[in-house]
Amino acid sequence: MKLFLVLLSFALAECASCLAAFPGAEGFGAEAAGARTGTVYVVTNKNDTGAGSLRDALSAKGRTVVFAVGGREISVPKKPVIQIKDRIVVPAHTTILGQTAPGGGITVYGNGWSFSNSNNTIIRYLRIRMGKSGSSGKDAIGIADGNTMIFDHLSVSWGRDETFSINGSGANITIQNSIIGQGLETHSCGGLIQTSGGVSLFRNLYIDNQTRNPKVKGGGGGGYIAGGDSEGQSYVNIMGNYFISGPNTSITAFSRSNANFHGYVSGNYYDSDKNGILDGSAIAATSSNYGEMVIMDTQYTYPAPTKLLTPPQAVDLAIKSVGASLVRDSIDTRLISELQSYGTTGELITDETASPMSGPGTIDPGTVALDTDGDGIPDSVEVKMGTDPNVADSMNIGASGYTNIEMWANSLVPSSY
Ligand SMILES: *[C@@H]1O[C@H](CO)[C@@H](O)[C@H](O)[C@H]1NC(C)=O
Ligand SMILES: *[C@@H]1O[C@H](CO)[C@@H](O)[C@H](O)[C@H]1NC(C)=O
Ligand SMILES: *[C@@H]1O[C@H](CO)[C@@H](O)[C@H](O)[C@H]1NC(C)=O
Ligand SMILES: *[C@@H]1O[C@H](CO)[C@@H](O)[C@H](O)[C@H]1NC(C)=O
Ligand SMILES: *[C@@H]1O[C@H](CO)[C@@H](O)[C@H](O)[C@H]1NC(C)=O
Ligand SMILES: CC(=O)N[C@H]1CO[C@H](CO)[C@@H](O)[C@@H]1O
Repeated sequence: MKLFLVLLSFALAECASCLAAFPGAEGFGAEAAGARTGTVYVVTNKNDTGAGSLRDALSAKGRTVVFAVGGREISVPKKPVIQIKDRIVVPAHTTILGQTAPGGGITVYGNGWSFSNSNNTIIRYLRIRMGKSGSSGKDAIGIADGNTMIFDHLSVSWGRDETFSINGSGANITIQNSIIGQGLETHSCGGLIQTSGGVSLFRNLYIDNQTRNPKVKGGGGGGYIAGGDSEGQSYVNIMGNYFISGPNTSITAFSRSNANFHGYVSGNYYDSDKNGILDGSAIAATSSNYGEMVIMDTQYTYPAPTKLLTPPQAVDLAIKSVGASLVRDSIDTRLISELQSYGTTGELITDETASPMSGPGTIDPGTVALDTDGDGIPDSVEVKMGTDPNVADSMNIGASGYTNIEMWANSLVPSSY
């Protein structure tokens, strides 16, 4: 197990008067508008393809995707989740609001997702679990180009190549409050971040990956490198991270960094003694831990989080709320208990269907609420919001600047940390 609550960003951007993707959206991708001026699509079944499926929802751009289905298909007990065969490709201007699903929420299992060119996309509260039958050499989430995307409260696991990678001309992207874990052996990688644009990684838990937690290099990229070399120049803030060694961890917090890598480092903690107690201490800027990287005196002026947590606060937050945490599934529950073992449990896996993971688990389907006009907002909620349960008005934009359906989705989850 290796834990990184990474706070690192690169390139320059500032949003003066724009609307946040949702309350609590931060960093380079904070301004993603998603499908705010588009249409709504209600996912009504867990089929891989066909009308009402997630894949069908994502077959055109400009859609806000909500879920009137969740958990385990009662009539098909062997299908506990949305099981996909081919990779899912997300079009531009998409908003996916996983927190709208009833019961235990949505797990998508069987292959990975591409967000290449998904400009202006927002995705929240979803479990994306690739698995060994997914496309060989592919990531659980991969982005090869495109800009302005925000990934919030995702649980991403079981990548065959990397688990969550961004490369090419990817720019203005935020990954926040997410779990990136259990990259499958033999590669077992958190992710490669190698872009020419800006990326913010705020309050994420990297766990049970052999390496690349993350590996950042090239272009304007930078950050922790756990293997490989850096080709281009990288300019990075690395602040407030907690690195916790797992039972089998043999490397140090930073590795193979070189002089192409420029880091402003501050307040990073390291607990390498695997003694079951969270008792790490600050890594001095002069520490050999940082290797050959060029230590900068001043912080880069990248979009910063509203509040910079201390490393112990970040661990606390990870325990309480990273990942698709509205309802935690058995996989995330296990990963969080490994985190809380502070160095005594954790493992690399090669096959998610084998013990101890035994597949994606089962999820409570919950009860689908009545939605007379089919606009994605349940009648009972519409009555409270003062909208019309008999008229499809969920995409109307209110005084706040958000659509009615965004306001409902935003109200279901905490807006700050
Ligand atoms: C990134 O965001 C900044 C600030 O909004 C903007 O100036 C820049 O053009 C964006 N870059 C890309 C590639 O979208
Ligand atoms: C979903 O798949 C089931 C079989 O698994 C099928 O009976 C049903 O018709 C499908 N639904 C749609 C809308 O295609
Ligand atoms: C996404 O933005 C890039 C510029 O960063 C542009 O080249 C590309 O055409 C855009 N793609 C879509 C699907 O809008
Ligand atoms: C980005 O990664 C994809 C998938 O691994 C690869 O096909 C592509 O060549 C890469 N692009 C760059 C610019 O490295
Ligand atoms: C790592 O340590 C754990 C103890 O939690 C052990 O069960 C596991 O098999 C070890 N090996 C690997 C490769 O993860
Ligand atoms: C870089 C790193 O610490 N990787 C670790 C990922 O987790 C596994 C399982 O705990 C360890 O074996 C790796 O050393």
